[in-house]
Amino acid sequence: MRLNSTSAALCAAACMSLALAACNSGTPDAEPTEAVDVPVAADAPAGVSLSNAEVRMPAVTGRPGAAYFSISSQEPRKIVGVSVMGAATSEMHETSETGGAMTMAKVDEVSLQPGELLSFQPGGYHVMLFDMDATIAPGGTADLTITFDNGDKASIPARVVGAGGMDAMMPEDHDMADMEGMEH
Ligand SMILES: [Cu+2]
Repeated sequence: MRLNSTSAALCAAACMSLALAACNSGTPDAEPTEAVDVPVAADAPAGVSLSNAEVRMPAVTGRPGAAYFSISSQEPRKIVGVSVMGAATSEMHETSETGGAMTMAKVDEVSLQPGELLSFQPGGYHVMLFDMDATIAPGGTADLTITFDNGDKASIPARVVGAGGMDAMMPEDHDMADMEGMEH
């Protein structure tokens, strides 16, 4: 019989704070710093921060949904893909205004500069989600995963919301093809 003993080093970090307590016995250490506000359950490489992830249902069943989030990085990175669990395929799009008309086009990569907070949001960069299955439903969450050009991945749960705003008020007999650019 053999035992694997691989847990010897686990307790080292727990003892380090004790050394700091000895030098300030006069007054209590009043440093008010609270816990850092880290996005819940986000899983990202060091220096990458993800927040505000949201998946928006299509106004009409069968149409693409959309995903939005905010991201920052301490070093230059390139986003080459964004996927959402439960959506068969996805594309990154950029909305822009040309000649007074809003158009959108697929983009293969999005650059992220150090310290920049980049938001995928309506009217700018966004992710379009195709063939969403029933696991994506309003009130729930769907895991959103970002892939960088070096193969690193970052994930965060995205809250799923229903279609809102103008989409919800669109008359059913409206020509949907003409309105495609408005959905994102
Ligand atoms: Cu789009």
